[in-house]
Amino acid sequence: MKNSWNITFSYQLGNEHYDLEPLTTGIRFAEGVRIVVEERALPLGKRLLFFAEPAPGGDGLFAVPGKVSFELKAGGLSGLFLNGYQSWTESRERDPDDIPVRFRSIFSPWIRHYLLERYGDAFFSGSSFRGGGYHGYSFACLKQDGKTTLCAGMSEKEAFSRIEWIPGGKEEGTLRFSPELPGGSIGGVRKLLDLLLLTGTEEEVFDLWYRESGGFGPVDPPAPASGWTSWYDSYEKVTEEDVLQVLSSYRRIGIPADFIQIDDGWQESVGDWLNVKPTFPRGMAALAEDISNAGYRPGIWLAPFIAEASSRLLSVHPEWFLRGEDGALLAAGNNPFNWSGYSYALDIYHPGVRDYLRTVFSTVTGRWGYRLLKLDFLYAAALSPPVGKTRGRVMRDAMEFLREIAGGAQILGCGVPLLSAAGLVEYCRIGSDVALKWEDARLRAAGYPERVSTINSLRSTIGRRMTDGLLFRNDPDVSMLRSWNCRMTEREKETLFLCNNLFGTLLFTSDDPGRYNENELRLFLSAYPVRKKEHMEVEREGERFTVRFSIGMLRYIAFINLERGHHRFHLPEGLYYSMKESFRIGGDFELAGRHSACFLRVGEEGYSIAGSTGQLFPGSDCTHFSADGDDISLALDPKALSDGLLFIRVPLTSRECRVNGRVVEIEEKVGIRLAVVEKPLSGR
Ligand code: 9PG
Repeated sequence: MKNSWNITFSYQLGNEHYDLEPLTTGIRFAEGVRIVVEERALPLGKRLLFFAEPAPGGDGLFAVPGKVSFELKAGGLSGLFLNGYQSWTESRERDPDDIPVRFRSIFSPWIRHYLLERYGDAFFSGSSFRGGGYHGYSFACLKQDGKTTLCAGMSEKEAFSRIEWIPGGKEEGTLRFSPELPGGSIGGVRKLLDLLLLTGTEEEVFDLWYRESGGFGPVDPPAPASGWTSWYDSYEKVTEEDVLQVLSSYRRIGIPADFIQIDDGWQESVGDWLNVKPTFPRGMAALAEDISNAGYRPGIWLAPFIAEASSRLLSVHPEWFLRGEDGALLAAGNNPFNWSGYSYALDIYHPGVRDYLRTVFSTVTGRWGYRLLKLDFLYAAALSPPVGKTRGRVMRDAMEFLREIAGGAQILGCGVPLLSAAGLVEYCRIGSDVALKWEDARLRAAGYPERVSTINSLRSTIGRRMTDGLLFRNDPDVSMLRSWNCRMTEREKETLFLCNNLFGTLLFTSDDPGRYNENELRLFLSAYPVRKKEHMEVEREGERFTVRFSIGMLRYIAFINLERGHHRFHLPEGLYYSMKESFRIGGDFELAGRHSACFLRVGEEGYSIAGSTGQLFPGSDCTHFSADGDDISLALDPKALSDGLLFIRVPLTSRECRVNGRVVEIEEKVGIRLAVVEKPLSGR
């Protein structure tokens, strides 16, 4: 089946409702309106725009409580990805007939009690307790014949596009793309839909989306970074002492991380950002100074658009808060575990709110000296858009305001629709929170797409890998390698660690590395230096993944088994090196359930890096390599922390070689000839 598309439009004139026949490219007149579907050819596909205006001779106005939708009929799909509403919303490639269940009604009393629908789009999209269907926002990918078709909104700053998949048989169905309409009446020409439809490799189509958008905003994605956040071990009980303890471990071990970030728990109440808890007795400025003096950038958590029921902010300024149609405060959630219970959403357009947040931000960044702001629960800003504004517009206004008041500090966005944050934040969470265990059976059974769960987080980490470096830098959430306060198995922790390091570029943990045992510390340090992964190709079968990628000149292949059962994978012919197994030749191998492995592909001929010990991505500690006959010149990254050996493949004819001027003996191993060098290198 070949893909085909059309656009459907409905509108209202006076009391009459009109549904137009499906349209393709061209100009059309209908009762009271003139409409244009414009198709612009692009290298890998097209950009489609839809304009509507009152027809000449009418009364010059028409209302748009109606709907505009682009529909693409597609067949022969091997996979389908829809981007979830906000950071935490599960977003992954699925089989086209695999429809998730959302918010099962038998859990409804519980879901209502904890207001779980408020965190995602179920609150306003009308999908809750009704089967839900498979839907997402802003961009989607179809996999057909080994290629990716990207369908992406080009005006998500103005209005969110809801994307639905309507299955029509085993590998067929319809993708329906419907932007929000602003409401009110239209008096002039109005662009109501603008999207890209591109087919190519994943890398090609996403690059073209970026170029066609002219970038996504003023912030260029910075390089990969790493650090520590207090949340996933201390949670809301974090103290100044906990942070100082970790800081001293980081210093003692010499971990070349970027950030030490204090999460939720330092403030008296969510909303009262200028009132610090007594568990931070010296105040927040002294701690930021300690972190800076140790050579790290201090980070802090804030949820600027909400306040707790118990906050002073709410009791002093109830007029600053959003209210529902009944006049009652609009709750953004109910969290009796970490907070006092209900949290309420602020009105981002209220001048009092804006002044207050300006003061908070200038205190936190200026007086206190924090340089990374983790800004969380941001979705709350768009819970109830004022008349005449779309939800997409409100969310983008909110993010532009945060960028403005953050000054030169970096932003890590969290709990936010991705396209609203694009180009306005340096880093953004692209998945749910990880948990101390792999899955939360009850939340999963309830069908809660934003649930705190390690597997939920991992699915989005893989599913949303393409946004890294385009919209912002992807934060996959933390890795955990510790043996205390964690109920994951070794395999589960290792898989989380590999996936985060492979697909994400903000690499955080909440573990105190000073408490690691020898093996845990070795694995933790193996991720340094943090380097960019490029030319990534991912093949999926069920929840098993084969990932090809490169770091500099080195080529890798990784296998990830997120399923419960073991599975046989295949390494293509050739010689490989992995941290766990050292050298191995291609062929079949088994991976247990929830386990993963990553291999360096050893170069076939001449001189090449053949591996290095203590590196998650073997050989990636080497940043320079060249050979002039048997004279080899090598450089290791100064952020490489593992000692051990580095292996260089040399031709069969080599008897002896020099590495940075020093003579190195050559050994026969696994059927090839290897120069074995000890790290750190002498003569650097
Ligand atoms: C602090 C935490 C951490 C964490 C954030 C966010 O109920 N929920 O669905 C829910 C989801 C995420 C969440 C809290 C509640 O965590 O993602 O990193 O900063 O807030 O409170």
